[in-house]
Amino acid sequence: MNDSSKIGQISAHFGKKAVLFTADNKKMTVKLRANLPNLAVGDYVTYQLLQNDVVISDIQPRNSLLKRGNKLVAANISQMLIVIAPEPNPSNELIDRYLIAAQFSNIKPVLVLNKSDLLGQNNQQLIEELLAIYQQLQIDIVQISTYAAQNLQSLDGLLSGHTSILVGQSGVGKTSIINYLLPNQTSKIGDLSSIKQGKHTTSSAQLFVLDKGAKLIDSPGVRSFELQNITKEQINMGFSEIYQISAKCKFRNCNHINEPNCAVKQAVMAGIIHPKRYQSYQKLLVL
Ligand SMILES: Nc1nc2c(ncn2[C@@H]2O[C@H](COP(=O)(O)OP(=O)(O)OP(=O)(O)O)[C@@H](O)[C@H]2O)c(=O)[nH]1
Ligand SMILES: [Mg+2]
Ligand SMILES: [Zn+2]
Repeated sequence: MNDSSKIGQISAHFGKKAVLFTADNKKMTVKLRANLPNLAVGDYVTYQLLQNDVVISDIQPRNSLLKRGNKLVAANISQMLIVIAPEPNPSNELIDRYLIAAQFSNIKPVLVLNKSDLLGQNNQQLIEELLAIYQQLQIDIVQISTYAAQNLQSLDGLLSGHTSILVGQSGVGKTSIINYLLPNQTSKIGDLSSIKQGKHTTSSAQLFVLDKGAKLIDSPGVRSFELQNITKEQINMGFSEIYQISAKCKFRNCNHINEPNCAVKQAVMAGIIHPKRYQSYQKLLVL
């Protein structure tokens, strides 16, 4: 680093350009050097003025890195807001995968139920059962609605002091949460979204700076979340309630499928381990 270089944080990047926040939170468009390693939103970088262009010269070491498959999603995040909604229908497998990714990236997970205005006779029980699984696992849960402006003030305390990322299926309301928190920047959000079947859908991640030291990253919706190079041990750690009980299986190398005296299968039958958690555990193991 020479005297003229400064540190900024990547808000968004596309092709050979990036938008960064300077140390005093001003936005600036910069060029990327061709030989720069892959950037992630949230990266701290050094930049300098070179022949009338502002150029990023280096990426600072990362505190955390969230990847999806081999793609970098975001760096230097401390909290993951896994957003679900009554519609689209939530997937517990997707939640379980995010929980594992958060665990091995040292990111605190929080489950956010948005669109709680849509809870009614037809879906209330299903959603409550789903939330109960994660409540039992001591995951923090918040229920909000950006439409009914329900409980949105609870987000302030949740976000304060953290760099958080909004993740989840397309259409759960991640960008709507950003729009609520930053109503004046709504038009800029449109820059990174495209219209699909009449809906705005976010096409790349973007970091926003809120007040009170909070930063929030919007990310594109997903159908699935691939965990790359995940080990059996990491999966076991991600399903700690299953792992703990597996110590009581007859065989040390029990796969908890059809072995005799399998404590895990017995616990599933007895309702101690939720069958949905057991299913997503088995699905991850065969990958
Ligand atoms: N009923 C209801 N609808 C909501 C709420 N919040 C957002 N929506 C609607 O849900 C739809 C999707 O919202 P978005 O914020 O674009 O969802 P997203 O998660 O950012 O979707 P992607 O960018 O595709 O990942 C929009 O039509 C919103 O108006 C809510 O609290 N209640
Ligand atoms: Mg969006
Ligand atoms: Zn077993």
